[in-house]
Amino acid sequence: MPLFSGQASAQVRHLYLAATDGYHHLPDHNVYGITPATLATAPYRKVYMRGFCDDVDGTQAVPGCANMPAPIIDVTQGDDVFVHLRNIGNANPYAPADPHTIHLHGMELTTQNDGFNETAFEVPDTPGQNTAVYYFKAQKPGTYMWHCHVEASEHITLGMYGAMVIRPRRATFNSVYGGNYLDRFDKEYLMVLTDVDTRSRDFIQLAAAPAGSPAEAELLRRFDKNSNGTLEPEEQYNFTDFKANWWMVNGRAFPDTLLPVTPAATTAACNNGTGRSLVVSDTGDFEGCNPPASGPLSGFLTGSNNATSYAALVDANYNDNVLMRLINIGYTEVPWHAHGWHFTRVGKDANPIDPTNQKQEYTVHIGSGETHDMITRFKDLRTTGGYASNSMISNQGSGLNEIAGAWGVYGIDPAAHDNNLDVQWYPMHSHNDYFVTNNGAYPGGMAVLVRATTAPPPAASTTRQRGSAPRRR
Ligand SMILES: [Cu+2]
Repeated sequence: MPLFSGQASAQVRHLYLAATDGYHHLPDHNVYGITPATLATAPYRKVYMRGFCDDVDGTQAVPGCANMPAPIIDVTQGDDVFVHLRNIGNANPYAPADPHTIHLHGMELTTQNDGFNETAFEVPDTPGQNTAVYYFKAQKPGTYMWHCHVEASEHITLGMYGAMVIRPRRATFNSVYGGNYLDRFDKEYLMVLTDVDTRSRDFIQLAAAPAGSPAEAELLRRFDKNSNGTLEPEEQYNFTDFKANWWMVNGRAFPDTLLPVTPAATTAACNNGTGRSLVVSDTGDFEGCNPPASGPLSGFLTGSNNATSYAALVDANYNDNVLMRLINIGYTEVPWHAHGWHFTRVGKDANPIDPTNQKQEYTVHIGSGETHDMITRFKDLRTTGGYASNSMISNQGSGLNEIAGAWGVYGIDPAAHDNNLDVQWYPMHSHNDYFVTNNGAYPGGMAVLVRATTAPPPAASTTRQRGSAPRRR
């Protein structure tokens, strides 16, 4: 992750985003019993989504390329930012064509640029009318989110959201708010917390199916409880019945939260230039441009600072100050909990907190629609206590070794982590353990791992390791 502290002078930025649909994949399993050998065939749920992707110059995106979360808007205080939205419709012929907007959540701007379609405009997929430009002056540094605000109960949980960062205009050090609030940091991570009820996705995907089509048959099989051939109102999915069955950090459920993000060439993997064709089946199923396994692309957006990504495995050197920008865009408050260290909240909702009011916390409550800037100093735990003498347990747990080995996140021999105070692994997760499940299986869901060490972290591996050395006892 590059260090970055904002451009020295203001810029005029043009950011191009396209709205469309796609699929993402969620691990339909927990981690126990998964080995490097069986990971390749572990079950995943392929889930329909709506979302955004990088449109580069306003011409590159193709239907089906939606990423989740959407690309990161990463700009610097003082910038004039023009966000171009192009509604390119769906790849899925059975999904209803909807207008979309961009709501710049938390930004102080005119209502015309606020993206709430009932007080401003919306952007249909009608050719000739399907583009619009939102403008804002980047003013208050901090952490924000952005999302579509059309039928928000649907479009947000369908995947139409992304992170947004405004950086202070400093060129000599990294800080959240300019450096006067104990807000300097060495590394930063984004954690976008969300939930999904996959029944809502299935219903949206199938709801516009033509009479007699295979998609209609599938819709009726899943939702027509009394089998009378039509969907009564009480049989239709209603978002007040929302009951999440997966919880995600940056569009991924644990253990996929540990995977490295794919490189920055988001649109290159999706656009017309590759000649890649989208295969659409007669139930509206198709292969979009999301990675085949699971999870987000890097989140980079052409024209943004791109100083951070959606990587969620926290790789810290001892004595680093690590910033975690926590963004809750799910339906439910999240009690976000760190093992081993405390957070210091230096800002909330893009407002700094005076150092005299900053507290050390090990669980922070992140409400829906809130952003919290938490800094943790990963102090060197080697000086605060070793193992209990003659401890029976001197390794870091067979479960962790299985996970990290199978997901290829060590980068080096997992056995080297046992009996070793130089490398410390900890979970960081929703303390509502209901959220730490995948379709009912624990552990999964809204959890990441922290790897704190004395040494620089290994270069991120883009391929999963196969095989691991036997553990030392
Ligand atoms: Cu929308």
